Amino acid sequence: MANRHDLPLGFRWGASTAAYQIEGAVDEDGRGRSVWDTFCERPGAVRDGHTGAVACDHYHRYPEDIALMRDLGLDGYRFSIAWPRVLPTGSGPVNPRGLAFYDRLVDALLAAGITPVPTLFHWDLPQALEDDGGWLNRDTAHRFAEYTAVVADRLGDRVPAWITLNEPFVHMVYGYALGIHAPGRTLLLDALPTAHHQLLGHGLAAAVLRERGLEVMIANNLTPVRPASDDPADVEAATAYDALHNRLFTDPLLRGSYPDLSAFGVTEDLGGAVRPGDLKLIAEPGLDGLGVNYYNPTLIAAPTDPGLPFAEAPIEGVPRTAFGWPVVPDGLRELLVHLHEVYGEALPPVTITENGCSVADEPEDGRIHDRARIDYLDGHLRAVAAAVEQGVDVRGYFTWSLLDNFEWAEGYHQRFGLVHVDFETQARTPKASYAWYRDLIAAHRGRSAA
Ligand code: PNW
Repeated sequence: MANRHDLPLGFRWGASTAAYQIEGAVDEDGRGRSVWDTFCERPGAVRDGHTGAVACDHYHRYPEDIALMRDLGLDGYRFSIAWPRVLPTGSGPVNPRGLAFYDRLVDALLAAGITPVPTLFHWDLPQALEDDGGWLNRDTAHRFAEYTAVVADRLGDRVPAWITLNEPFVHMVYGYALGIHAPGRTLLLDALPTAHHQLLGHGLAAAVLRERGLEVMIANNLTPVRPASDDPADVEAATAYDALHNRLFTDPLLRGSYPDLSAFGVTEDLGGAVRPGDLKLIAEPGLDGLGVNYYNPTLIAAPTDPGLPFAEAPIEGVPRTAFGWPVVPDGLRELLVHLHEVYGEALPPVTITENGCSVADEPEDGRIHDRARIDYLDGHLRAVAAAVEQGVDVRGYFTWSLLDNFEWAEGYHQRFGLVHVDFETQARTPKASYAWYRDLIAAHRGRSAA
């Protein structure tokens, strides 16, 4: 396997976060409510009733967090903009104090020599829009494009590249199909229009960004899908799952069409959501980069439940993270090479926009020895280098996450950070993985300069 130092010259090193997971300050400076504020109030929705009301208090502590990023040597920082801070009811009047926060954040990043990489939607929809149907309502796509214009007009002079959506698949499945995330709806396959409306929102927002000369990316959580055996029933199930998880969110962008979802009993117009011209609106603006969030591969077997054309099978014989997710670094190489094979010339340069793991790493003598995270990151970076060696154009790697943070339905129980956060005192303590990543970045830069 390739050495991680074989990554190309100019390869960009980063870390990622998301607004609701770190900012806190949910009632400050005129921020409106988001679906996550509402969801966290629902009994039993989030472990131990945790909420993002304070989180890492990044809204106030961002200068300290940027100092940590600067010392880490990051080229880029991926964060998300909270739509309800900018437009408290999702559309209509702009909240200048909300927008001013991101203005300060961007300036402070630039002063530290770090490129800001904002995500426009990381799941915190304004509650007022959810009250009108959220992503089930086609109008939300138009509201998203208007919001994009407001933010791009303010920050576009300093921010070159933008990510529209984070993981539309997880948002559809967890948020609207299974009710594990906000808005907590349990529509099963009737959630499919939310895939189309998010993608339409992406396309409309991409056009807005393009008109302003800005670059456009999307961050999809993709997974290599492996059949549990070479039994044709398992292979068929794996194909069906791949269409739902991966191709539903990449084919329309890179090929201008939806994959065949007939195994799910779903028509080509996704239950009537797709109107003539929509696929053109989604594909035409094009993508300057594909963001890939990778955590683990998926093993799929023939269905056991008559309602679905697949069953997920456990991946055995590999380590697991504190979250219980299987650790399979080579799955990232497999995924990248597969994308390159399937989409060929249509695949834009790839950036890994998330990759990381939860480690139960409580401080010991004031230090956090998160060996498991170092092994995880090291293995996955070697997998990226191997994919590059096999011809995939990968431009950067953003680890999830800079800080321990509010891990959605798990509350503060899963710690993904390079930096430990004590949620009582808000003390930040860089972990062993932070020093490791800093040294790796410095070494790569030294080689690039040599
Ligand atoms: C991503 N899954 O979410 C999100 O983009 C982050 O906000 C989140 O903190 C991070 O990964 C870690 O979970 C995911 O179950 C949530 O497959 C669930 C899954 C994948 C990604």
